[in-house]
Amino acid sequence: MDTPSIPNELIEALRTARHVAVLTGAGVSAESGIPTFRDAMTGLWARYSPEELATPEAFRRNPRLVWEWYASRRQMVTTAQPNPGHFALAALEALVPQFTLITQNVDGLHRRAGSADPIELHGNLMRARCSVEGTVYTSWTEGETVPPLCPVCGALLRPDIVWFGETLPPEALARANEAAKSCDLFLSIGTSGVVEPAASLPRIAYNRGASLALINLDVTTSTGPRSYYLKARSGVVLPALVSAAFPKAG
Ligand code: BV8
Repeated sequence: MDTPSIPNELIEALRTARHVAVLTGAGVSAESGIPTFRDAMTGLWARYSPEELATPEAFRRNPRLVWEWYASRRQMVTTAQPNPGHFALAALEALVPQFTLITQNVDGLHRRAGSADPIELHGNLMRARCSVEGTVYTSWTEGETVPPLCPVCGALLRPDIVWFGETLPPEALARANEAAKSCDLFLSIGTSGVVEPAASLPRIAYNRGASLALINLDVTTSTGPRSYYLKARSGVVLPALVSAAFPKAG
């Protein structure tokens, strides 16, 4: 797929923006070889729908199965590398006066690409937490039991992930809403815009007068008042957009 030419108005909006807010979804990590959320059910997991596995009920019903699903995704992420789309967003942070990166992704690739402070709305695969006390762990002993047990109280550890039916981390959601309300350019990249409340952020920004760009493989490329829909691969169009807006940045 060739990348559509990027509208000059969008390049100008990025070059002159005071506050750029970005929401990313699985499509940004797809170019690092990580299946998008709805494609994630490949192989062993083809039998289950994500919504069946990514819920507290699924964990209560079959903690081992859910833990192993996340362990397999963690393994995939550990061997993946950030791609040019991640690096372009990390570079953009230093080129605009104010920048807020909001991600639905749980793979940690934005931080590995150099983004300073991604707002992780849905948690992070590389963390686990005690299912009773809530204590968060970045390392644990695998092996004896699956899932592993909390070293303090002995309860099951669970992925530090926001499952369907669970509330998002209040502070992260508040920061994301604040950025959507105060930005003058909102870029929504690589997300199907299905999952709430993240899916409302682009609309909040647009309704507050921000310019809005949607970049994914589902939209039909088009330009409207303050809105730019680009059917394009994030790993190609993001570097092109950043270098078009900030040519001296190299
Ligand atoms: C909650 C972690 C409130 C798990 C995930 C209205 C308001 C509030 C809630 C709801 C509501 N309506 C429905 C709900 C319930 C639910 C929901 O939204 N359900 C959906 C299915 C309708 N929401 C919730 O449950 C949320 N909780 O609101 O709590 C509450 C709670 C209790 C009591 C009262 C109120 C919690 C949602 C979080 C769920 N957890 N992730 C895990 O990852 O295992 S969400 C999951 O889907 C992923 O994390 C991901 O973030 C999300 C969306 O997926 P996408 O990132 O968009 O990926 P997808 O595959 O869908 O699309 C990929 C896109 O990329 C496509 O557009 C494609 O074209 C594009 N693409 C592909 N390749 C490329 C590309 N683009 C560019 N370049 C490429 N190369």
